[in-house]
Amino acid sequence: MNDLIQKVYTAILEGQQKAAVASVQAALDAGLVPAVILNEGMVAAMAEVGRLFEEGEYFVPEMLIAARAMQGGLGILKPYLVQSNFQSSGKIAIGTVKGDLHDIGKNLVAMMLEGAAFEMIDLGADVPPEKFVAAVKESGAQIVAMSALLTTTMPNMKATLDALKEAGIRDQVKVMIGGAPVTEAYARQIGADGYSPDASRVVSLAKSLLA
Ligand code: B1M
Repeated sequence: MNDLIQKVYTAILEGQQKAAVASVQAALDAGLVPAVILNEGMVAAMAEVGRLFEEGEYFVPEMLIAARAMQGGLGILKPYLVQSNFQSSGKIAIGTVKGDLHDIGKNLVAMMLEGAAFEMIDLGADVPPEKFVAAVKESGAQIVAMSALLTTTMPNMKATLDALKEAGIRDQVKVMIGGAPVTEAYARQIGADGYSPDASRVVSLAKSLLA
């Protein structure tokens, strides 16, 4: 691993937010490609945090400070991932489903979509079905994007789809889902219109849903 990427990786793994910000900036200044910094440094570090949590070496506080360091680094990277475009590609309401506080992946997905000129309505994390429904009604969003990181919160994707149906607006929107435990098969099972395994493929998915 490149030394600068290693610094990014270590800062996030150790939850050092200032070092994460500084090392992402140093990597950008050295001309490293943003996607490489993101995937090989930052996302790889979060995967290792998850492994250490599973092994019982990290606990929730360690996960939390690593997440803060990750968010700090993403703040520096965001302008490089999001470029301003003039014509809107469409409107998307995005959120992490009810009961789920994991928002890093959702934020990354929102950034990539913003970078592809979609207008993003970010509802945050722990979003109840009725909030997704209200956002679609108020904003006229054409797509609802849901993220879930916990197997226990995945059913709230189905609950949100049901709420959209009950509100009579299911036919007005496309629904796409994602998150580590989510699969293509699960998306089909609950009647979502699309699934993306990561933030890079989500842009082509959104475009194809609106085509
Ligand atoms: Co939590 N956590 N966590 N956690 N956490 C996981 C998810 C876990 C896998 C760790 C583990 O055991 N290895 C495990 C879930 C097990 C399961 O259900 N299968 C877990 C657990 C158990 C928990 C708690 C229950 C722990 C506890 O309290 N005992 C608790 C639950 C809290 C809650 O939500 N109610 C909890 C808490 C937390 C923190 C708050 C401390 C923190 C989150 C902070 C935050 O997000 N602001 C946290 C973290 C950081 C993690 C890990 C370590 C990292 C997640 C992450 O940010 N990854 C995670 C382990 C892991 O993932 N390996 C873990 C980086 C991110 C870029 O990837 O989110 O997968 P990801 O997003 C990807 C794709 O999934 C996809 O694109 C993204 C970019 O490519 N994607 C989409 C995501 N959303 C999409 C939406 C789309 C499309 C693609 O829409 C179309």
